[in-house]
Amino acid sequence: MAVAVAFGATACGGGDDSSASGGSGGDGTITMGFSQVGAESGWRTANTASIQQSAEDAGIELQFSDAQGEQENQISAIRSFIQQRVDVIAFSPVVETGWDSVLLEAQRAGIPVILTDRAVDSEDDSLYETFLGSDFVEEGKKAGEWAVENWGSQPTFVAELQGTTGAAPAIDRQQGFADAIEGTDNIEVVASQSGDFTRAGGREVMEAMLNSNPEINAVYAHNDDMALGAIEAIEAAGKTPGVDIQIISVDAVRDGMQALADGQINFIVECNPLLGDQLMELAEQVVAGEEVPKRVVTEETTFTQEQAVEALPDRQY
Ligand code: GYE
Repeated sequence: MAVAVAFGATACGGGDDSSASGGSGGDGTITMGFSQVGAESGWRTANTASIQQSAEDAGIELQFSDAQGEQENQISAIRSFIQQRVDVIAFSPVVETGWDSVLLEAQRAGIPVILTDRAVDSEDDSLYETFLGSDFVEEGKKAGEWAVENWGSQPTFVAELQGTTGAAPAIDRQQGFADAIEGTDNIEVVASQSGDFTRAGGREVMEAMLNSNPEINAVYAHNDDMALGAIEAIEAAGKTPGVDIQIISVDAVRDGMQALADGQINFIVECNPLLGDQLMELAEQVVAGEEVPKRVVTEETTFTQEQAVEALPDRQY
């Protein structure tokens, strides 16, 4: 994959002349450095659009950097934001671990950091102001509870398509699901592997799993994109997704909801990507030195096939 990331060279109004006014340019405009995970999924695309739109609406100057799924790129982007002395740094950490030193650099430079979407596993929570995003364990639990109710009465051999290895939503969605199905005799996760939150990853992993575990009759995918990839693999294997092999996924992006309405997916747990407005509001408060809650949890629901048919026409993403 070609990696061409231009850190620090993104829009900064009149350019970086290293004058002493920090990122705000002295006119009260807030500059936010934002490091995004990448563009791996429909969820991510909707999240990026939301952040860009909300920054514009709030009059916040956004320095947007796409890490293309690499932690090193995120660390370089954050260092570049520190050098430019932006007013606030926000980022969605691709994986949970390994952030302490760069967060300490930001803290020493006096630049507040907001975590959005994904968490870090740092012991020291003074390294960031707040964490805005979903409760991924809860999402996994909702998926598992539906599985127990709907799959629990017959032998169910589940293929789990995990998200990016080491990412908070992959770790937590696995945990929540495992907790919910614990002690259920009929439901067994027979294969569990990362499809990296992508459609291609979901298809490849599902293909391999169907070959090595022909008894698989259910899928738990950590996001819609991987479920959509799995649908292709299931069809290629001559089986009917949603019928021969039932599918639960997470996100509820438009393509996932369409597959749910069409009967190829059986249940989706929502994960809301529209975090932009809340993020900009928190940024304004943090820059103004106001107290903000350490954790802001996004509200979410779940969808059955019938509910997807109803919700689809008004779905924003
Ligand atoms: O579920 C997945 C995306 O971090 C919540 O990342 C996000 C996850 C989302 O790639 O589709």
